[in-house]
Amino acid sequence: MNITQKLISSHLVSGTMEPGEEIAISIDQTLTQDATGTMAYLEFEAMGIPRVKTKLSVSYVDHNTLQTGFENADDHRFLQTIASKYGIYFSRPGNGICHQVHLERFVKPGETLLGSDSHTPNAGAMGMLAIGAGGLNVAMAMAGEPFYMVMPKVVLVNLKGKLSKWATAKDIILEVLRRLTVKGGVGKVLEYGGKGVKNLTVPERATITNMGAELGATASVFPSDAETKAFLIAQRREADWIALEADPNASYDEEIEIRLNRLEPLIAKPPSPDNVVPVREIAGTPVRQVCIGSCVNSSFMDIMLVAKILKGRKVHPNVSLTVSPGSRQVFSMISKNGAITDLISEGARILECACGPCIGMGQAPPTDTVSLRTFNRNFPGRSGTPDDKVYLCGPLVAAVSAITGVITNPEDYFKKLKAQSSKLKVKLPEKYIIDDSMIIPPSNEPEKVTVERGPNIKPLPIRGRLEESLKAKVALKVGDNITTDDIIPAGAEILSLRSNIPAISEYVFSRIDSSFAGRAKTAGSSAILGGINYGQGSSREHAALAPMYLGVKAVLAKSFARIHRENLINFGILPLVVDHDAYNSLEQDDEIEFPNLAKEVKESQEVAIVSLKTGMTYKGEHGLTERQREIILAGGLLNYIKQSQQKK
Ligand code: MIC
Ligand code: SF4
Repeated sequence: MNITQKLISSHLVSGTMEPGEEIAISIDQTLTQDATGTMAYLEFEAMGIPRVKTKLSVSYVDHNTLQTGFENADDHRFLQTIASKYGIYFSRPGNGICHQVHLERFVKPGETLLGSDSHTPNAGAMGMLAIGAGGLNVAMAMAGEPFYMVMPKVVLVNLKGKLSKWATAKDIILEVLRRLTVKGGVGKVLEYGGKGVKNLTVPERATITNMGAELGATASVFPSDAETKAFLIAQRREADWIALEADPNASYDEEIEIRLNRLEPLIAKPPSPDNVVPVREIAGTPVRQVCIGSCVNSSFMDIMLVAKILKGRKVHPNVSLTVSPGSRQVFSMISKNGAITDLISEGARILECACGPCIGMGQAPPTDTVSLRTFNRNFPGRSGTPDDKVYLCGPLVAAVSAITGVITNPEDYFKKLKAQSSKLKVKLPEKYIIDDSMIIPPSNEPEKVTVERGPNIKPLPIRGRLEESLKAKVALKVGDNITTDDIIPAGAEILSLRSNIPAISEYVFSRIDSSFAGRAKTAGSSAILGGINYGQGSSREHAALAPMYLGVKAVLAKSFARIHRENLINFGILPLVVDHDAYNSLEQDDEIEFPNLAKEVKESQEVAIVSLKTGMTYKGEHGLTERQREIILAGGLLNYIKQSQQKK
């Protein structure tokens, strides 16, 4: 068996491990963050279970930390009290980004993790099967229910050799993105193997598994080996180590090979993480902002590399350089060893250890300028500036470019300087500073804990049963690769409404068409027409919940991203795959009809979509499993659970 098969078979609850088949796996750990967590815990609460049933559940606060109004602070208080009551560890704001902290303190080789954040596969760096999902799926896992998914294909990413001096782990994943594109990982797990694996430390591996999310992959996984052990020892968690490797004769569904020594520094140009070119091709492009951090590149080793490069060299006067350490552990270590002084004395601006600019929480770049970020997403407008130009690269390219003020190939820079690049090497620390005092354990007396809620926390809207037949308006027609940031944007203003669906629904598609929410409401029932890979990116279930609240009943698209499709089903919006013909013929504002909706779903037939303008009929493939059909018929997962409980 390969590692993926080992992890799945040791957690298999139902189904057969044939790619494409529905399987269910048991979940050992869950994680949530504040932006998706409030909903997940409201959903968990609605299930009426007194204590979580997982081995470990952690609630992080890292996304909304600006507190420009009372809303975020109220959410934090809600999250802390509900965690205490139901048996969940609470990582306080200021303790760091969920994926970074989880890697440091909780990730366990051989176990499974379900997180309400699309970058949860970060934990795959340590031989864990870690999957991103909607909040409701995570709530179900906390309630002890298995997680249903399609048995993925397993792709071996065969790493050969060692990275050259000028390339970093980020370049490995950018190379994978260049080859496979943002939809190339859908339905797949990327399993890293080959002789080159041992040359990568755990934080480097996490950079790679983190951005498997950008490929649309179900998960990414590395073996648990001597490097994993070294990291766990340094985190004083040696007892959590087990060896986990693929059998020598393991087979894979697909294989790609990467020769690490041939990789050069790469960069993803706007508007998509797969728009990857060698840095040298665009070297010389002026840069106004450089942001270092986010869950993909904020480890101690990343920040130390930046500090070493900056030491003795000033940030260019045209550049605003921000550095967000990934966790309080990283922050403490760079404070203690003086690296933080090097950073600030050369002109870096130190931000809180949180998601920050990655989720549009401040640092919107100036108009018409290039922002260079070590982050994982450059979806248009996500930075907070309309028509932004965000480029994604590794910390080495980012640091060097912050000094020169233009996109710079590190090799050229250091050759010109005749500087010793060997001095740049950062080793894995032998010991990390351990201080878990900002991770609050749950209460031993849950009955005494009162869950505190602010006025911005509104109950969850719920849809009725699926209609027998339905007339709807095509409220919006969009192109390929629509992201959940397009559907429900982030940023300080909108993020604070994550616990208030009626309020946040006003922003659905607001960046694409600000009249959408109003038109959808007027239509009563509506549908969205989309292209390929509809709903890629974030796991935010608000991208399904808020459209549902506005009356969206179906999304007709050429194909869907995995997590968003699950979220649509969870909230009773029917995802239908249509062909090019249907996509080309149907237009925005067309009236359509689903004459036999419930019957066709129930009997697992294609769904007929009739254009009331032309009389033409098109077919919509739902591809739903029996369980998913029941969920859609019930009008969503919460209704379905209630129904099954009543039956019992
Ligand atoms: C993101 O990177 O887009 C987020 C914000 O972390 C999301 C979660 C969210 O929208 O709350 C994700 O990746 O799932
Ligand atoms: Fe936070 Fe950005 Fe990572 Fe999402 S991608 S978890 S917003 S740092």
